[in-house]
Amino acid sequence: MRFAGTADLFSFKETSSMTMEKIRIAIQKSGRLSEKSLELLKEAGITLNNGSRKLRSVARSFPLEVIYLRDDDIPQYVEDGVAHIGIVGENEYVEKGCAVDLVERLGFSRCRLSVAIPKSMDYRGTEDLQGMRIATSYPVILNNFLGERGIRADVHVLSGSVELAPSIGVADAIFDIVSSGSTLISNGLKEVETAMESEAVIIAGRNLDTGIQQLLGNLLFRVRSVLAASNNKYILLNAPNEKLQEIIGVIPGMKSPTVMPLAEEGWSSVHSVLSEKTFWEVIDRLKELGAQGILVIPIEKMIV
Ligand code: PRT
Ligand code: ZN
Repeated sequence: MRFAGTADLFSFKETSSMTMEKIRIAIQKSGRLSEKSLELLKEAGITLNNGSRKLRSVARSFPLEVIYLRDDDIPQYVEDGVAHIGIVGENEYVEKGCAVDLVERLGFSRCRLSVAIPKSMDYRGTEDLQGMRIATSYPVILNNFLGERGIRADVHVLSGSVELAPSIGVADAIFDIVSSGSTLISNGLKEVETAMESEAVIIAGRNLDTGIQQLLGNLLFRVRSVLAASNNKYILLNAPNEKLQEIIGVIPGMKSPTVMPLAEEGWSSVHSVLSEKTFWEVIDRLKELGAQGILVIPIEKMIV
């Protein structure tokens, strides 16, 4: 069933130029990336016509259509031009090594690719992996990791349930995706090396025509506004005037903060934008400086 509907997709590629040009995005049909990918499009103002996911759906408010695929197949379909762009885990993008470009990091579906061994086994360093049988679904990433460190191991490619390999005796170690780490623990394994960190990314084909490149530019502009908004908060506070310069130094804002006098003498109202990353440190510092009435508000969109 893996390539079910492929002929349909290819024939669509032939005929699409006859209609108004649309950018075609490949999204995972069902899995860990699907929901967040659709949510991102929705937040970018792109609503899809048929909610029930079939093979394809067309957007109402933007010249875009979605094709739904297995995540493993997305890089190749984008390289082949069946889809112009796609949303995949960075791990699939690296593993498949297709001739496509990574154009945006999306910050969701974060995970890492790690080597794990039975928890009772001693481990001193990568040299302990020498000669081991390592089971994985990501042989390219694993071989790069081992090759860079001069380690020769026996890489066994499995398509699923990799974490069971040591307990059934088909491998000494595994190399797999880790998120919370609970799958490793429940299989009696411990993480000993991390080869890469991964998140969802947008990939794009390399030979997009000018019209599609323009649509991609518009789409990326919207996506970046959504991402910036979710990474930032709007902050309002009251500052004693004698501490105003120091407070402004802590919250520089997009350009510089808005400062307005309060009705009460000696106080000002300060409005600015705060990054999620440094949020709590900044709030603590503001309190130390005597800021009062601090309000923090989510940002709907942020045009960057
Ligand atoms: O059917 P299709 O081929 O499209 O989907 P899939 O089953 O191959 O992929 P899917 O939906 O499981 O994952 C899609 C992408 O999500 C991956 O390529 C990663 O980029 C990303 N991702 C993020 C993860 C995880 N977190 C994750 N935890 N992918 C898989 N896992 C699995 C992992 O394989 C392991 O079995 O979850 C288990 C570990 O999780 P923890 O939390 O117990 O450590
Ligand atoms: Zn897959």
